[in-house]
Amino acid sequence: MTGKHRRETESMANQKLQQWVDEVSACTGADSVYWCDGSEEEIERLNQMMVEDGTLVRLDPEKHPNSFYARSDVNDVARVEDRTFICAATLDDAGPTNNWMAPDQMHAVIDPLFEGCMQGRTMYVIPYLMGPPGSPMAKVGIEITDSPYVVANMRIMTRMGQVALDELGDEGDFGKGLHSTGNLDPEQRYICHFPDENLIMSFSSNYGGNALLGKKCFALRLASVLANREGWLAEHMLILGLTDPEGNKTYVAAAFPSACGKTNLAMLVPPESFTAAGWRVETIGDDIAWLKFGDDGRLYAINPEFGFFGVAPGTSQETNPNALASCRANTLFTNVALLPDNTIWWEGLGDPPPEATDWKGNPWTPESDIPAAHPNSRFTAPAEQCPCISPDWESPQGVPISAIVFGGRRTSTTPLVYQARSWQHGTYVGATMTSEKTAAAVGGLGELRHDPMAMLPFCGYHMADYWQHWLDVGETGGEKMPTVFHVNWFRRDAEGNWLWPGFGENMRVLKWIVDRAAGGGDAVDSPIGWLPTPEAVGFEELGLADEVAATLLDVDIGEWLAEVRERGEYLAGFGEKLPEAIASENDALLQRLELSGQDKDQE
Ligand code: SAT
Ligand code: MN
Repeated sequence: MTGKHRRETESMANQKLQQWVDEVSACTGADSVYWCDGSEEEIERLNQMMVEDGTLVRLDPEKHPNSFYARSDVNDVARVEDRTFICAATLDDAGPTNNWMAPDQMHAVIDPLFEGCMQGRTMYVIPYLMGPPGSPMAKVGIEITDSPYVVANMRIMTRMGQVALDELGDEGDFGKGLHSTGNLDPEQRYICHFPDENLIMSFSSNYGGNALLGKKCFALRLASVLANREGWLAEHMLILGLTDPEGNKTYVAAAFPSACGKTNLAMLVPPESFTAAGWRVETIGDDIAWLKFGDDGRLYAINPEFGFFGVAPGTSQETNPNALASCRANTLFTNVALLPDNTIWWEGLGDPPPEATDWKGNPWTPESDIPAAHPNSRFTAPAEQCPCISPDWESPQGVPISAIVFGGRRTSTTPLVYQARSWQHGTYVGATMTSEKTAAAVGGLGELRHDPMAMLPFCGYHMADYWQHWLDVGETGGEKMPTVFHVNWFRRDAEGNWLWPGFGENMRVLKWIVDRAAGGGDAVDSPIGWLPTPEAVGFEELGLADEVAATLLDVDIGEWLAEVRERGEYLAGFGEKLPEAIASENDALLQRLELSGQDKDQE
């Protein structure tokens, strides 16, 4: 982009914003400052510029209108948790699950990296709004970046430009996000959060969660700190709406770690028998939920985002036709495979093409024994293009949540679904979640780790304080709190085969969840919580073999005893801050398991 934008000379009405932009431009030495207005004309110009300099490839305009393809640096393909810092005032504020450095110390490391880093580059100022315009829950952020690729992504993922400046007004406050591509050196990569300054500083990565600062950095890490102060929740959750044959609507929020199927669940296509009976599923969001109490005392959720940053591999007409339709046009694809006719492909999207260029830019054929698309390759697509987007998805007051679902990737132990006994027990269930690591973060693929509420990489303060906050919110909401569940779509048999078909069939589990949240649905008690009867989750209709059905709902006392002992050690690691209620839930579970084990011995 050449030339200076009018706002550099015409001063900005919001003085705090103008001052910050002036400071950053002086520090970074940017050639010019460009204020993004979010218009069509602007993004067309930027995209064309990136096509000309080789950053983007324009895809076939018939098959993928107004869509583009990008490849990242090979070392910049996922979030970098070991280089992500919460620079709270004290180590104790950040807690044991975050990397911490004192704010002064971190500034001493990262500020010099920004000095002069935009020389020869344009500095883009991106005003963006998280949440529907006019929503009391919406928040304004400003991201400053030297990457037009980041601008293009932010324009899809957030409501960008004048809409945000209008919400900000002359006096309003905003989350600050400063980003530079730097030289993409992994050794200089830092993703830093300064909660007391409402500031994010991100250097040397252009990858989604590291660089689109409205998303994980602002809407989760900084927002979770605010939510703790102000009595609401900022969560790593999809939001979906279910309509039953009588027309009753129920909204569900569900937390899963990255790349565990949130987008697929949010856009689920119910089995034929459900659709015929009149069931409908609608999407409100696929990644982040902000939840606040409404005037009626219930929890209401908004999706603060405007687009989907979905995992491409595995997405197909069979697994998620709604995601595929969402990313047909006006979409930015990163690190998938490029075909000679300027279309794209990834593993799982139908038959492999005879030839392609892989995500690293190398020639690829089906004989190559490496994936053509990176396992964490992504599509950035406008949410409004989703065929099953809910008419309520931009509702300023949000949607009332009846059920909260936790889930992870567990090969064994955890049954298909169970219901917590209470909010407190549900908080414990979320706090002790574990899941196998995925390609969304660098390192340790497949390793089982604790990921409380799927927030391990995203909670901006002490995890035990966060659990206490959940308990406090539950006290406030009382009887009106959502019912809590845990699901596991990923259980396998001894040979490693998946036991549950997943995808659309997850509707059967959702229906049970909706029934239970409304006080119905058949269930049996177990030491870990309420389990569905096999009929209540449609095992018969699915024709599952008896052993498979039994394993899916099995609670193996020996495995669970081991699980609870390990959880006890994990929880003890949080020391004095561990809420008593969480410790006592673990003890109570241990006791119930021991009793149940004795009963079995006596049978
Ligand atoms: O962190 S991202 O938002 O880029 C994707 C994820 O890991 O959830
Ligand atoms: Mn996510």
